[in-house]
Amino acid sequence: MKVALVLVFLIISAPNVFAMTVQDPELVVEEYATGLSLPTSISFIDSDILVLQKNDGKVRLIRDGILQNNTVLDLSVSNNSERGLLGIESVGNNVYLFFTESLIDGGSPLGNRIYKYSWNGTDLINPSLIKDLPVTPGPNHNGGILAKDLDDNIFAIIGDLNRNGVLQNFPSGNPDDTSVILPIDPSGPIHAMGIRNSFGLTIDPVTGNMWDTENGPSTFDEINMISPNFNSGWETIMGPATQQQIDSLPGFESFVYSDPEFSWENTVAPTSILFPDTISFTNYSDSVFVGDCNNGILYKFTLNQSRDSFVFIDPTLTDLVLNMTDNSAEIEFGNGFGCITDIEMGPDNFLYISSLTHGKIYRILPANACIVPNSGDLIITSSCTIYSGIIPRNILVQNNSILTIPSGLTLDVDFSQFNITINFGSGVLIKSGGTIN
Ligand SMILES: [Ca+2]
Ligand SMILES: [Ca+2]
Ligand SMILES: [Ca+2]
Repeated sequence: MKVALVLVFLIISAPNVFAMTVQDPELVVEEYATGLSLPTSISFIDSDILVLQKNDGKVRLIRDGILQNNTVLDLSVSNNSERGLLGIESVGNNVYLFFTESLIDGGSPLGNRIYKYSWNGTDLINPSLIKDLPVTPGPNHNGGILAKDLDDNIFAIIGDLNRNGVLQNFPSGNPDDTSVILPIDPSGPIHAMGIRNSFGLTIDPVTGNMWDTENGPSTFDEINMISPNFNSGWETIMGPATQQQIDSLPGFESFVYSDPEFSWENTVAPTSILFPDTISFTNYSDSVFVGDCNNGILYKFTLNQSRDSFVFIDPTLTDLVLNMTDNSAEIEFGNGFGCITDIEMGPDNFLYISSLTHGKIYRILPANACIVPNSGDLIITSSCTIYSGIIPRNILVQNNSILTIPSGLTLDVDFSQFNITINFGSGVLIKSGGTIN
């Protein structure tokens, strides 16, 4: 009896323990935080992480790698279907939250609302309503993702809420802030329209171009580069369009249709999109990462030189569509993450992934990375490379190991407070382009 129980436990637990993989042997995946309830978006403020929980409306704090028991903020949210506490973005100590506001958790929705808060290190205070977006009929296609451009302007994306108006490319019906990307702080005119729904909005840190992911009905999910006045084509078009479809659009103001940069014919529910732009992912400086919700896959796309399109080796993908019978191996970078809701780069230059279905945050980092402890000295006993420039502690290199400072990193050590001690037989290797200050 006991043996049987142990076997059952192993079978149930094995996929969670061993499932997450990435295709690059120089990277490793680790569990960073567990015990979250339906985490959606995450945001870094300095080295703290704020995590949103979809259904109970709680903002959680991960500090020094530990999920804190105290809740930072407990909002009342409508949470059926895709409603809930959905999106976060921060600029300095200003924190923006996108949620389906209600009087009680699980109550009827008052609106999809964006509030601006101040972060004081322990609480989110001084809420002010920035934008009151529609919510009915829904209950799905609320979008809910926030992003900031290179000048820290805040943008929000919202889906069609199952409405049929001019912003969904119908000939009539009021423009009502559905199916759009909107600048919300400072506020401004509609930036893009014709979007069915989205869980991913980001800015290319090199070009400043905006990109999103979009969710099709039974066929054709998309990745789009968003020029101002972009019309994504819904509800006439998902995926690449025929000329006949384009000609049939009634047209709205100066918005211009363009095809997606990539489509999945068989829907995967793409979510977060991120341009990894750090020294720990230098091999991926021309890549874009995208998560999905249906298959737990982390996708990697390779940008062309002007970073406005993707390039592929597999000839079945050069049509920019993963068709039903095409092979997805070239774009599958990682597996086993459950329903990915966010992908963010941390201040430690490692990649963080939140999983709605696992209730966890994963971290992807170079296998040779030095792991800096949350407190105490950094004691290096086997050779490693440091990827974070600010190490406010003593560094001891010992046991015949080499500490490598990679190209592009400035290791900032406050020598009035801390030392670097190198034992006999050990060393520090400063690569060309790396420095110690
Ligand atoms: Ca709540
Ligand atoms: Ca489209
Ligand atoms: Ca194809």
